Amino acid sequence: MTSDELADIFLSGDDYYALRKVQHYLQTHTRKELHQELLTPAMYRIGQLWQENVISVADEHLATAICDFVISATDHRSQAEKEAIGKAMIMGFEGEDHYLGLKMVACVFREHGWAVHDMGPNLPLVYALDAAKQLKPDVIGLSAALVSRLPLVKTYMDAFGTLDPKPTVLIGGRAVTLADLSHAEAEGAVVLENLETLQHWIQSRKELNYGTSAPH
Ligand code: B12
Repeated sequence: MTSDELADIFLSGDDYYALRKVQHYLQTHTRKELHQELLTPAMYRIGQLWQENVISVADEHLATAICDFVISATDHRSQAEKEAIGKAMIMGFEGEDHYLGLKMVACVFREHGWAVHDMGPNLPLVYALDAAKQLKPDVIGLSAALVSRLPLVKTYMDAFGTLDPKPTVLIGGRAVTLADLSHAEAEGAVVLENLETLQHWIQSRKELNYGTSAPH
């Protein structure tokens, strides 16, 4: 199945058929491949059709809802999260409504044995900071689809820099592929373009903490 075909299935409104097709794909692919190679390009295709006025806002909402359903229905959770090897708090910047990427990021962390607190999109900094003070996450993951959210990076970085212990801040999302974030990297943020690089980052951190032969 191609991502264009999946986009068409989303637009047909047949959520059950979409799920069956995705479950079939998962018999021979990983969940990360599903998210990165199939669902993401399918949603980018929806965005393109929307931009070209080939589909309506209602069509785009329907496709988004079915994509959201498919991600949740194929997600994997386990009790192991309670004894997780790390804690990630993830969120979208204030004013950022796109959140399917965040759900995928949450899945990658969970698959690597992390506990995840997914705060969803559009989280004002004051609440993010309060939550981080309580949760004391090892990692804070920020997502931006809109380039217009990126001027907030410095404010968020400065605020999270006051936390003790200081979490690693990861920044990802469509916007980071379109703009230069070297200033954020200079301040210690880790800018990651996709789920593949996130997976590598999680893996290298694990090796750093436990050595390659550790049981985790
Ligand atoms: C669905 C959608 C919406 C939905 C979102 C609902 C939801 N549940 O998320 C709604 C209707 C709310 C919406 C609103 C708008 N949208 Co919109 N939307 C989309 C669409 C079609 C799909 C988004 C999506 O889910 N993509 C799939 C996800 C999985 O991709 P992703 O976010 O890039 O995430 C991947 C990676 O980036 C990465 N990642 C993401 N976050 C992170 C974080 C970390 C830490 C890491 C490591 C990785 C990572 O992981 C994912 C896996 O591959 C896109 C098209 C597109 N190209 O994305 C347009 C798009 C992003 N939207 C666009 C626009 C213009 C808007 C609006 C301004 C429209 C309007 N006039 O109101 C508003 C803005 C709302 C806001 N304030 O945020 C434009 C942006 C153009 C631009 N100039 O930047 C796009 C590109 C459409 C287009 N072609 O024009 N949108």
